[in-house]
Amino acid sequence: MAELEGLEFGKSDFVLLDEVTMEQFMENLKLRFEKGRIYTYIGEVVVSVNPYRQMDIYGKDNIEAYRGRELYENPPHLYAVSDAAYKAMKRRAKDTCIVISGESGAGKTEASKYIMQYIAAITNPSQRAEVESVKNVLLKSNCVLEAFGNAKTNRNDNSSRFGKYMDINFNFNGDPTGGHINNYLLEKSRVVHQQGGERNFHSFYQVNCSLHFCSAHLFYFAFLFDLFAFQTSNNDRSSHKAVLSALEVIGFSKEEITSVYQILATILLLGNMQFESDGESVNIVGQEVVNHISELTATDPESVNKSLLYRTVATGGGEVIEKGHTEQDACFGRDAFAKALYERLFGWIVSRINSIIEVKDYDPVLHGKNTVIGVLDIYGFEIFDNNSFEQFCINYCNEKLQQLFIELILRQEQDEYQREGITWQHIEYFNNQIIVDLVEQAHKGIISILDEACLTVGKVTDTVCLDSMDTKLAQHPHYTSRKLSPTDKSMDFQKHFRIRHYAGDVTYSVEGFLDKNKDLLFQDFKRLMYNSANPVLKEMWPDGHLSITEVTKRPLTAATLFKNSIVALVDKLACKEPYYVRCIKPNEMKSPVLFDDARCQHQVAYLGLLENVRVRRAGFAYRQLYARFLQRYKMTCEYTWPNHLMASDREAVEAIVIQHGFQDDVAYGQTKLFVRTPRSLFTLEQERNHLIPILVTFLQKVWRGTL
Ligand code: AD9
Ligand code: MG
Repeated sequence: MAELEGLEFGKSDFVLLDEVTMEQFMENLKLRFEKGRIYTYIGEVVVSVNPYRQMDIYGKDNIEAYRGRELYENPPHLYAVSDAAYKAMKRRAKDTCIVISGESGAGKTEASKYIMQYIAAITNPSQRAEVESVKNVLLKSNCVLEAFGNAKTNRNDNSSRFGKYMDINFNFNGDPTGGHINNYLLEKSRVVHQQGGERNFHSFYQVNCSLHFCSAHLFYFAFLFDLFAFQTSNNDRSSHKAVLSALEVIGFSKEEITSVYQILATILLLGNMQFESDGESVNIVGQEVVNHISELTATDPESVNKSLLYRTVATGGGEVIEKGHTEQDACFGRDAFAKALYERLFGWIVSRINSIIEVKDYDPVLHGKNTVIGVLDIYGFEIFDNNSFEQFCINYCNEKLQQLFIELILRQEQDEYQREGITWQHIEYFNNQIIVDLVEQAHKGIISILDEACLTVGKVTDTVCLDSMDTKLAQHPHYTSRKLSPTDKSMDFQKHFRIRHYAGDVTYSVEGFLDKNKDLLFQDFKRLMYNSANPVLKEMWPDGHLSITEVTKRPLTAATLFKNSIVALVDKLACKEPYYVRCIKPNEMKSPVLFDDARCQHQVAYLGLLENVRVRRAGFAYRQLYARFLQRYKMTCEYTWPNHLMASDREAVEAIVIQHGFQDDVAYGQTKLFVRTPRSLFTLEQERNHLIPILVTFLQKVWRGTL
């Protein structure tokens, strides 16, 4: 509990609210935002409100102020939790993680960067070169991943379109020795299509700077169709310089960097490719585009042509034939190819960075335990006007993380009470496991139903799949559709289903679900890339060596792959000591002065922050080591000021508690005092505030000899 700020800034910890009501919570949150206090605690959880302006709280002085200090010694800050995570890791050899959540534009990515900067600033005091280099790569990787994984959306000019989990490894000295990045579900559909007002990934606007390629025609790239979005090109130029330099610092070779931009250019050219049909066969309009692509990808033009117009298939009898595409198939194949090229490029960049920063030659016997701090910056809950497969996956991921939050926060509390020998009463709150099951349960869950539809031979449409979900999930309290609730006119019979998520109801359009889940890419494209004379490109397509008869007929679907990766992520997080940053977006206008009450309240509700405060207070709102408690409040009791003569600090603390009459409100643990309601503490705080000026005047008089 942070105690250092005056009450004019509101309560710096929500557990100190007089009553845990939404009104009081919101009043405090708003007051603090208006006073420029963007961080507030709930115990050790940081609630952060995006200030939408540069704050003067991240400088060197601030870093020094938080370094090595306890949470309550300074006003709430990301640096304080970063330090807490770092201390737990260093002093107790605990693996820790910092989970940052919140909706799009709430400030997660910015927070993750401040956390990393803080950790980088407080480590390696002796400036060892190899540690500096690891830190540098870790910091620079952000710039590269943002260029390739972020885009302007209608909600955030720099929206992360992928989930990121970064482990930082530390040696026994507490210095970073390496790291590992996991990326989750890049929104690759953005490569071929963006909604009005949105842009493609930032990287595409930088191609031109790198390859001096078709500059006059840049406006005509179909994949960058939003002209308005393109106008920020000056920014793109300077970002491009930063990305190039970051790539070099990280250790990408010149050939690799050129290949990256060649791939981006290839994707843009694919976007401009058109097909025409003469009734018998389908052809590509204009040979130049094919030649250009073959040049950029180091493949021969004939193969490029063929892979775009034909598909190799194995017949039932084991015969291999080439089947010409229809115009529609050709367009589908081209788009799938463009998306896959980008996805593989992104994956390759991440694995290249990983290969550079992975911890090498670490011998635990020789070097001690290698500990880890993980930082998770993953897409928040999304509700759009039109919610598709991507939102379904993202929202499922948020259900999983909420589940983990519930488990860990409860578990942590329970552990502490147990450790300190204190009995504790269980508190009830909404457990979202039922929604997690709705999505992921074997055989009965939505992912299973989707997969079944994708694997069924023959033409199963999205609508047929919706029928199947309706039949199987009719009884589920968190699932509905128009067929199940015919009076609900907000959904379409053929298209929509609705999930009652912990964060609110989301109506999904099932259109495109099956295609996105199948995520089909013809083997011909994989082979084309595998046969490239450019080793960098070839490396990205190792599965291209398979012939059509060797290709597995039932690859895992996109939803199942995603589910597996999220389950693995949750397992990873669950065995670490968690720290949480819960980000709130104050308004939709990116305004530094507007606090939209309704929007904020909605976020507070679905992030479960009130429940969090209640859990924290249901047990004991406040806990503190005896010595520290004494240090802070000894002035309020005649038996402890200036020093106590009792047998232990614990007894001295008892004396303070009894003097202030809240002995029924506390429990004595092994090492800490636990206070049930914050009110007791207010009395102490008030008395302390009252005494400090008197003491200061008294001491000044003593010093001046005027007493
Ligand atoms: V998304 O889910 O990736 O779309 P984020 O990551 O939650 O989203 P982001 O960190 O990108 O949001 O923040 C959005 C914008 O808010 C930034 O580009 C900044 O302009 C602004 N922001 C966020 N946090 C801060 C801050 N601590 N100080 C100043 C901030 N500006
Ligand atoms: Mg982000």
